[in-house]
Amino acid sequence: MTSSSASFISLLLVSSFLLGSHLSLTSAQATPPLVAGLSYNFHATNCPSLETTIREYLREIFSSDFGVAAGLLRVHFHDCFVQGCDGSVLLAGSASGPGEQAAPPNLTLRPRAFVIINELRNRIHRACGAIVSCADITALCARDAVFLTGGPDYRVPLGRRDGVTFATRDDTLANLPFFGSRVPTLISDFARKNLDVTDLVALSGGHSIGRSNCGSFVGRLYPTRDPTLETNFANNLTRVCPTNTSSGLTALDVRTPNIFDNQYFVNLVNRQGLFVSDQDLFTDNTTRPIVVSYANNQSLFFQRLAFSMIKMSMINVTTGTRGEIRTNCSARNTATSYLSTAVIDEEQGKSASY
Ligand code: HEM
Ligand SMILES: *[C@@H]1O[C@H](CO)[C@@H](O)[C@H](O)[C@H]1NC(C)=O
Ligand SMILES: *[C@@H]1O[C@H](CO)[C@@H](O)[C@H](O)[C@H]1NC(C)=O
Ligand SMILES: *[C@@H]1O[C@H](CO)[C@@H](O)[C@H](O)[C@H]1NC(C)=O
Ligand SMILES: *[C@@H]1O[C@H](CO)[C@@H](O)[C@H](O)[C@H]1NC(C)=O
Ligand SMILES: *[C@@H]1O[C@H](CO)[C@@H](O)[C@H](O)[C@H]1NC(C)=O
Ligand SMILES: *[C@@H]1O[C@H](CO)[C@@H](O)[C@H](O)[C@H]1NC(C)=O
Ligand SMILES: CC(=O)N[C@H]1CO[C@H](CO)[C@@H](O)[C@@H]1O
Repeated sequence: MTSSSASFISLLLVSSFLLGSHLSLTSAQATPPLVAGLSYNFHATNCPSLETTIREYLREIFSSDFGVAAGLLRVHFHDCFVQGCDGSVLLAGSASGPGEQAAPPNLTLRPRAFVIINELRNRIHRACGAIVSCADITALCARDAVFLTGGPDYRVPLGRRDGVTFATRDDTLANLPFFGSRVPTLISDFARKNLDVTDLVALSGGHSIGRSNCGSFVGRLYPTRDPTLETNFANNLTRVCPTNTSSGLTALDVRTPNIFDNQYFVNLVNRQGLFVSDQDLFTDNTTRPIVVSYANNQSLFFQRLAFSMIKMSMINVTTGTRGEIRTNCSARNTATSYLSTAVIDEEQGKSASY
């Protein structure tokens, strides 16, 4: 832990020196076609300080709490997979019912990620006026979470607007992939978002940073141990989660938990992937060659990850005159524009496991 935080800090220093060259390197790389309404220079003239504000603020935050980088990356993924990248996951529940945040997967989203997005929105709106959406800020935070922990830099198309409704608990559950799913299911989950097998494997590399609660993998330890698990790794997990109801936390990437690199794929090759949905990428013949190629070549992984992150960031975006620019990422601008989708039973939300 100590040595990886030390290398993380030096990584931050190195990345600030390399910032300029990184940007020019990645701008030459292939990028997916842009969705109508989004562009790379959307805020270039009306809010030129946007990207520097976010990067410098996050650089400072991560130097004392790099875990929140993982939190920010995951919030963007959840936002995009449920009802498109429209900032809906950021909405707090209202009297009419809890929001997407109250669906089971949210229970493990880091609260500090939401606070930071709101703080950034405040700074940006003070500087430029209320013209940048919470959804755009979230997409930029995810990019910087990847870059500032050692991953690739890439440009994010902008111009998203914020949605005025959040998804129901059932919609949230139906759209987010499940940690117990195997590859054929994951492929079809991603296909519904217009993401292909290469995107699935590259984006799963998001598990290069961050942590998980026991609940998401104890099914592989009890009542019988998943034979796919490498023995030392399984023994360690059993120490973190001694029973099927333990509440421990463990890193998603056992080798370099705080550094965004390709070691997640090396883990899979060594049968040290944490979730069934991770390890099956190596077990399954369709995805295995892609896993091996990323384990052997970090540049290749970074190139594909950047491409797939941009693709994911454009899923069903709200653009043009639809939606709004929220002045508080946690609430719609006017309560009257709110169309309640359903009143959700809170108890249900707590008992289901994601
Ligand atoms: C392939 C389907 C996916 C499944 C089944 C999945 C599932 C999960 C689960 C169960 C957790 C841990 C929750 C807990 O604390 O128990 C988690 C954490 C995380 N996921 Fe995923 N995920 C998937 C894809 C992604 C993608 C595409 C990204 C981003 C590119 C991502 C980024 C993260 C991050 C960064 C964390 C750590 C969060 C933190 O430390 O706060 N995941 N994921
Ligand atoms: C976008 O939204 C429409 C309508 O809600 C839905 O039918 C479609 O599947 C969504 N597309 C993606 C890629 O999520
Ligand atoms: C298991 O835990 C030990 C002690 O914390 C650690 O040194 C080792 O790297 C871990 N191995 C795996 C595969 O998790
Ligand atoms: C945990 O294990 C016990 C004993 O095998 C079982 O009765 C119980 O349903 C399990 N609980 C969970 C949450 O899986
Ligand atoms: C992978 O392919 C081989 C032969 O091509 C087959 O024997 C094996 O069952 C396949 N494994 C899986 C998990 O699909
Ligand atoms: C690794 O991937 C990069 C990027 O695609 C490629 O240019 C390079 O040739 C690959 N390296 C090896 C050793 O295959
Ligand atoms: C933003 O909205 C949330 C949720 O309604 C509320 O709790 C919070 O006080 C609001 N923040 C500001 C600064 O108004
Ligand atoms: C981070 C976050 O907003 N978590 C919320 C998830 O849902 C529960 C239950 O509604 C809330 O209590 C949490 O605040």
